[in-house]
Amino acid sequence: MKGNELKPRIGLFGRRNVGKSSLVNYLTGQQIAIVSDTAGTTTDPVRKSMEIGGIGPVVLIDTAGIDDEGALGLQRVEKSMAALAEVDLALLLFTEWGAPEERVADWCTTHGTPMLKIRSKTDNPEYPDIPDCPEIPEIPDFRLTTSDPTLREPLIEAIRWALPESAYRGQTLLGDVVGQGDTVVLVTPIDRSAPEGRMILPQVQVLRDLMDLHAVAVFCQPEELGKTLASLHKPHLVVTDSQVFAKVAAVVPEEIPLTSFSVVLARQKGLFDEYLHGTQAIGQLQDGDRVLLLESCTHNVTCEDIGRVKLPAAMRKKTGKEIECEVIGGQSPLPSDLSQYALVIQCGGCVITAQQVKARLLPALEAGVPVSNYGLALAWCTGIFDRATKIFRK
Ligand SMILES: Nc1nc2c(ncn2[C@@H]2O[C@H](COP(=O)(O)OP(=O)(O)OP(=O)(O)O)[C@@H](O)[C@H]2O)c(=O)[nH]1
Ligand SMILES: [Mg+2]
Repeated sequence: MKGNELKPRIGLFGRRNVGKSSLVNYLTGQQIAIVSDTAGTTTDPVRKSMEIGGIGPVVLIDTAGIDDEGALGLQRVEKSMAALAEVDLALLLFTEWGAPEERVADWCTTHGTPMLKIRSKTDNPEYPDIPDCPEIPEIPDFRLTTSDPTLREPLIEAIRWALPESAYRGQTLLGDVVGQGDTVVLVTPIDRSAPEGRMILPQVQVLRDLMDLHAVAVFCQPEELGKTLASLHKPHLVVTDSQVFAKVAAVVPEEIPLTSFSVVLARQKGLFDEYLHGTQAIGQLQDGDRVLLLESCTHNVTCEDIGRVKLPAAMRKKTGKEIECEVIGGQSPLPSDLSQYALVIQCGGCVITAQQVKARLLPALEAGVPVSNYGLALAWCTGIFDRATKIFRK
């Protein structure tokens, strides 16, 4: 059920003419990308789906040369650099090592993005062996010539090695706190906002995770929770819709762990430990403090009213402070000076991969700005944060 957007994305970066588009064709086995010896053939980032054995479908992103020049050329370079923010793995092709390669490598280091260095055109005597790149010795490099078909398999093996498993394998949601045979009660009010005839995605995801774990899942509405608990022998955990958290918390005895679907989902992507810590910063916000909200969807913004209305209102109400909130949507670049913000809050990131969420948040942490997530920030504002996160705190 992986949406198109959730396929792992692999970006190809390097100077003009280094062989990026040739590599797209080499990997896919098709003449998809235009290859020529004219520098600057690829202008905008181009995306192409392919299958990689052992990984599944991925999206390859071919980009313009990172050494392009002139006014238009520089714009193309910035487009290529922006594409880095959406990849789970960067392939950096090079025939020489200098400032453009350093820029990509530095970006990857700062944003926690895995990178595979590919020494290109090794058949061409024009490119004598350049010394290893001692700045990033932990990243091995691959020697490639696209005229040799026998290198394809080893290259795919290297890509599989470099691509984090989290980019293509679903993470367990509750595997660290729920075991085989444990009973988990799921409280889901069926009110007017519930869709007709089905459950919503977070509920289905948690249910499927519990089935994978061979746990026992019991669904009920809040009104039947008391009866449900009484009929069960000490359930292991209760997960509730956050809208009815207070009502549910009054019924669930203190010794039974209680959390919400949005807190469970917040652990799936992003930096949960940093969120746990960063969310507390809401309590220290002062009049005039600026909070940056990062919303990852670009279209059909389903969380729009959380970031633009609900969450700002909840924070102002809880703190009594005049907080300034700014929303950045889609994959638009972050402001260069993040230290002007007192807090950065990321949405659930349902349309982006875990690596993309991480790449968005690491610069904030680097700038010393605490980070949180929509679900956790709302939990904090509604006073349920401590109890809802207790079971996940180490
Ligand atoms: N000798 C040799 N030439 C190669 C190899 N791979 C690609 N080329 C040639 O290098 C030239 C540039 O290849 P492209 O794939 O268009 O390079 P690119 O990085 O996409 O270039 P831009 O789109 O301009 O940034 C073409 O003439 C290719 O045939 C290789 O492994 N060895
Ligand atoms: Mg090209």
